[in-house]
Amino acid sequence: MGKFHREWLAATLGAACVLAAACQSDELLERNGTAGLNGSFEITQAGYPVNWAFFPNPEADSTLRVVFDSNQVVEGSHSLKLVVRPSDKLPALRSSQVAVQPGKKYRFRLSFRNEGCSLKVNRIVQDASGKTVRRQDFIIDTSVSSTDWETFEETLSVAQDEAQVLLVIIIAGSGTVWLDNVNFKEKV
Ligand SMILES: [Ca+2]
Repeated sequence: MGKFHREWLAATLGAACVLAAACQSDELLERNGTAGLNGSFEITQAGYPVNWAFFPNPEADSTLRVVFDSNQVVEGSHSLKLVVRPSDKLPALRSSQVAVQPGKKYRFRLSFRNEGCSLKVNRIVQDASGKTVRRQDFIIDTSVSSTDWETFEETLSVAQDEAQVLLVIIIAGSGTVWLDNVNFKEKV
C-alpha cells in the first residue's frame, strides 16, 4: 500500500470521524427509520437526504455544501450534489449500514459525476456487531473530471463472518461531486 493510500485510509478511519460515535457532534445526520439506504437521495428532511451522515456539519462549516439537486439526475427525480472547497477537514459522507447475508451475492451499483475533486469511495464490510471491519476496499479512486455520469458496479460475495456493508465517501480539493442510484441488490 503506497503512502497516498495510507493517508486516505487514515483519513477514512480517523480524521473524517466517519465511524466514531465520539465525533458525531461534527457531523450532520437526519435519520429516518423507514427510508433504508436512501441511495437514490429522494427522501429528505430539513433539506438533507436522510440516513447519510455528512462531515463536517454543513450547517456549521462552509467546507461542504449539500444540495438536493433536480438538474443532474440518474434515477428518480433528485441526486445528491456536494460542493466542496479546500480545507484541513476532508469532507466525507457515510451511508447507513445495509444488512447482507453470508453465502449470498449482491450487485452493488453507484453512479457518480466529478468536476474538479478527488473522489474516493470506501466500501466497508463489517461483522454483525458493527464494531469490526472485516474488509474494506477503495472501489472508486479518481481525480478525473467529467461532464458525464459514470456508473461503478461490482458483485459482492458475502463471507461467513460478514453481516453489513456501508460506504464512506471522501471528497478532496475544490469542485462538485454528484451521486445517485446507490444500491445493493441480491443476485439470484
Ligand atoms: Ca435519485
